Amino acid sequence: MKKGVPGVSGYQGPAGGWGAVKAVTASVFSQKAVVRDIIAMFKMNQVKGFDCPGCAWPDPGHRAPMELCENGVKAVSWETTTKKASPAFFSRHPVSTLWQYSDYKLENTGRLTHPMKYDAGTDTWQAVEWDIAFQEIGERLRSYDSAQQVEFYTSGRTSNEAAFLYQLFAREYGSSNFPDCSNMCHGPTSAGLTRAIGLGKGTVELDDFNHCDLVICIGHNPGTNHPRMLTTLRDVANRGAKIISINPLTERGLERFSFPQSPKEMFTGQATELSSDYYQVKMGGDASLLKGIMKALIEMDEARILLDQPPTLDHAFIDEHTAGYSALYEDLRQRSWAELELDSGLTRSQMEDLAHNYNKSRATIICYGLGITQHKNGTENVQQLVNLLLLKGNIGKKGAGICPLRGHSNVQGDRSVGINEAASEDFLQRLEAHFSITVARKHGRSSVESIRAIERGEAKALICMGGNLAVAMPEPQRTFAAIKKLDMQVHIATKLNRSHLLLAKHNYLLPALGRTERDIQATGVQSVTVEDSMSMVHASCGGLKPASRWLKSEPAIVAGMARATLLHSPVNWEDLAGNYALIREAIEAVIPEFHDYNARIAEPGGFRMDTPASRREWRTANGKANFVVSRQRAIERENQPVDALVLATLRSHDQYNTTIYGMNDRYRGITGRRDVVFLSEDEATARGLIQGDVVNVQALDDSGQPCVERMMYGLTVVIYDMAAGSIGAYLPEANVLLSLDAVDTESLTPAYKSVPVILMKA
Ligand SMILES: Nc1nc2c(c(=O)[nH]1)N[C@H]1C(S)=C(S)[C@@H](COP(=O)(O)OP(=O)(O)OC[C@H]3O[C@@H](n4cnc5c(=O)[nH]c(N)nc54)[C@H](O)[C@@H]3O)O[C@H]1N2
Ligand SMILES: Nc1nc2c(c(=O)[nH]1)N[C@H]1C(S)=C(S)[C@@H](COP(=O)(O)OP(=O)(O)OC[C@H]3O[C@@H](n4cnc5c(=O)[nH]c(N)nc54)[C@H](O)[C@@H]3O)O[C@H]1N2
Ligand SMILES: [Mo]
Repeated sequence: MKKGVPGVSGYQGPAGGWGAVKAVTASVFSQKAVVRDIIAMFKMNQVKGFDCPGCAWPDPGHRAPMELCENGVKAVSWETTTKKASPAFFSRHPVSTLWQYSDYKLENTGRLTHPMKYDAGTDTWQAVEWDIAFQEIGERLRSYDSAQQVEFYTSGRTSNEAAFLYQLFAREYGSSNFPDCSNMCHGPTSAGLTRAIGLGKGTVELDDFNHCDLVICIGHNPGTNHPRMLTTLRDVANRGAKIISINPLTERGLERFSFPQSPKEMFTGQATELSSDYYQVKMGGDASLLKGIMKALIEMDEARILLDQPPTLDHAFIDEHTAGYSALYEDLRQRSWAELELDSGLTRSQMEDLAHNYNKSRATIICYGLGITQHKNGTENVQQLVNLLLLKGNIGKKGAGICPLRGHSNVQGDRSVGINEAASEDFLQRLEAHFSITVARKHGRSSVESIRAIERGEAKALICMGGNLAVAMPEPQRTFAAIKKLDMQVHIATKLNRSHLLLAKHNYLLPALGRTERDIQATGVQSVTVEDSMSMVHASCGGLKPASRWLKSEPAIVAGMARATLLHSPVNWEDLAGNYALIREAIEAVIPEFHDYNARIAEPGGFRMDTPASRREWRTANGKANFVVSRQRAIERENQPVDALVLATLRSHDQYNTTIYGMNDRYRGITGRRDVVFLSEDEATARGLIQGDVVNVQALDDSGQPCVERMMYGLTVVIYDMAAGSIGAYLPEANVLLSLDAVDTESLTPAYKSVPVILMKA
């Protein structure tokens, strides 16, 4: 191993600990937001505070005095920064200059302060009056041949109130195109769980973690992406329950944790060991691994029945509650161990150990994330997790169930209130009846379909409620070029990002209040509501002075666009935007699950959305929980050359999706750089590479042919403890290696975690 590779040092400490404390302080200071932040942090995830925009992990019922985490603080200081991207800044910086900025530098210019319109003559963004912006947007929207030429994108920070109003506007206008950030992460969760258990969400609540014997963490990285979950995992480990992790990379947040809010742990240097067993599956090998565990379980079951011992499977549950067991059984019998070992990278005996541990547990929770969903077989992967749980009746009992770790803090809520390109007939009818409007029935477009429609010239305008769609999508070579063909782009945002610089013919950038900020409308101070990963809906009320007095709230911006577009609308947009309690009343009228909405969010902690599968009520077509046989693989390995690797795009510890807070990835031992690829020592040696060597990476297509256009140059090799056959690189930089056509067959979620590639020494 080459010594002294700049910025590559490894990391020996636990997750959390003093490193987290230092990072918190650095983040607050770098954004020059000290006093405001400290006040903000104390209010975060407290009963009367605002919901942390960092992640969707739920708040504990017994709130600690300060429920915050390092990455939550980064998210908050990034929003509450005192830096400003004002009209004066934009007049000095033409778009061609801004395009040269890094993604980090773009957002680090600070908060947007004024509504802006792009001026092609000077190549600059220029301030525009809100009313003029609304009027011009309205006129353009009315000018298109069909409302289906307009795409309405949502990024999951948007509140339930803003999202409901947004889809109401889009539907009354006549569009059913709702590309959404969930199409890039947990699309397979919605599709897979709906078919399997009749509920497109998780079944567990936080209290289940107090009653489980085993937690399996597969394909997610809580130390970075859901740091508050580490406190829960610490409690699980401390009471003697088992945690097993399945991940190609060793991730420190799954191994050890030192709780920054425990003086004892901080001052004695103690840490809690989290996972007792760690299985380094190959990237894209989960379906085979899960089949291996199930095969071992079934073999054990048959052997025990022969010996008159208690069976391993819960046959009573399977008989009463499920369908499809015999097809699953047949498929598992036909799979050879050799095939499962090759695909998963794990041995038969490792899969049997996993099965033994699973069998010993009376109640098991499976937590999963993008390592499961972002593959061509993402939906089937999710269903294999359900299969495994169903075999032992681990859904709908205390301490057991399925726990997807959702992404954005309100991505689940946005879907619950109607951001859906294929909304149910019942929902549409109720919406029409409540507002006396007519809406389209056409199946609309999700994210990948939207970009393809824009590419074909079928879509004319894109409205983005937050996010950084073009940068978040695969294959910028195609995505960026497509966006530039649009007639109009409208971005509702808090900070500048690269999507805003991809210019259509007409461009508007509308600055929104963030979640930490006070939102005052006609009837006074407003709260919004959000739904977390465990279906808890609660209020969020910002308290800080807005970054600029020209900011508008997201609901106010939607209402402004709607009034200027829909000239004869029967909807009273002004009243709704003036009093969010009225929006909640409308949500309740259209979606009965939200009954007594205003009363129930006044309760401390809010309320839980109905999750019928948690009580073994299966809202599936056949009324049963369904075993689903997996037929697909993430990668057809036979088609690939022997030296091909499978690449997953990864998040660093200092980033939030496309938002780059800093250049470090502390838990993976990287400082001050992002131009690296992670590779195991064996794979490096096999290629004559050592740490510090510089390589180029080239994507391969399904038949194993190199793709000329999908290349990345000049990446430094970092030797990392990870599975064979696998390689990691950071998003969004590595999106050039992805293909817009490599998607999960059912949900169209891009295969961000399994791209076949080859390495070449640079
Ligand atoms: N600080 C911070 N918090 C975030 C985000 C952020 O970017 N930064 N993003 C938010 C969003 S939108 C989302 S969706 C979530 C994402 O949260 P996660 O689901 O944790 O997402 P990732 O970090 O992309 O990937 C998770 C893990 O999958 C592993 N992995 C990769 N390929 C495979 C595979 O084939 N099999 C298995 N078993 N594992 C694999 C990787 O090694 C990595 O540890 O986090 C949310 N929270
Ligand atoms: N290669 C690769 N690509 C990926 C992924 C991956 O794992 N690998 N993950 C995918 C996933 S899981 C997701 S969710 C997507 C994320 O896709 P998006 O949700 O589209 O992207 P973000 O980076 O979260 O959006 C950041 C922008 O949101 C705006 N913003 C922040 N807060 C607010 C607010 O309160 N209101 C408004 N209106 N705007 C706000 C800011 O302008 C900021 O620049 O990326 C996907 N892309
Ligand atoms: Mo996400």
